[in-house]
Amino acid sequence: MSTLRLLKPTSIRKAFLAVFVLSLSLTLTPAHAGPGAQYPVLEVQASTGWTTVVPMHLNRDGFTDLLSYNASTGKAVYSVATGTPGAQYPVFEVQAAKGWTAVVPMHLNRDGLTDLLFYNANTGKAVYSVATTAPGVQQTVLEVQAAKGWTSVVPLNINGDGLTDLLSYNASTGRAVYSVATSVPGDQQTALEVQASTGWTAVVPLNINGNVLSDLLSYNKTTGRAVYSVSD
Ligand SMILES: [Ca+2]
Ligand SMILES: [Ca+2]
Ligand SMILES: [Ca+2]
Repeated sequence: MSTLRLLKPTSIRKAFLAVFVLSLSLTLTPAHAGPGAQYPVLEVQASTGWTTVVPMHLNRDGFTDLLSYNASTGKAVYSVATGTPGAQYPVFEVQAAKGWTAVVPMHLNRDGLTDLLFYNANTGKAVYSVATTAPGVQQTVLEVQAAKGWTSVVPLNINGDGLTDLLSYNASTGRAVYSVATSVPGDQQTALEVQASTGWTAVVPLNINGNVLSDLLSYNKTTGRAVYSVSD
């Protein structure tokens, strides 16, 4: 209805707004919708310095929310998606610990709200926290002294039980440990240890073959080597 009103401008300013709204809606229409076709819907000047930006579900509306974290300052901002594609607004800001080298979105329970693992590769400290019903508010459920030096901590679905499992990988040594979630939130049990290739700088969970188990893309930024592997 507001768009119709804008189409009957009573001033130059309203006429300009009508044109702007019309062009915006045209911009939002994709030329085609084939696989890989992406088109920008929003560009914003955000804060500088976020070292980790984590996709989360802070509520159950189906739109992905975000956590932005600065490892140097410890600042963390949780923001929720609005109905406008790309538009997020902050709901919670907290002064967190500094130095987390990995912030991993997980499901430590089955409530549909994303929980978190914070890991510091220099100290080995790991903190698991679960989402409360207040968006962005997380409660620590487990702190553990883990191994140091994991360069990738990857959320996986190894067994299909709805609780997030983990792959911890050290790019220097090639050591890789798969662990599965137990029913105690945050508790993980080692399921497999393997000596993998060294040098993977990115290990990315994917769904390649359509089953519920996580597949992987491993990428070495120095050599450009990329390996896709599937779980079945
Ligand atoms: Ca959401
Ligand atoms: Ca949860
Ligand atoms: Ca699991």
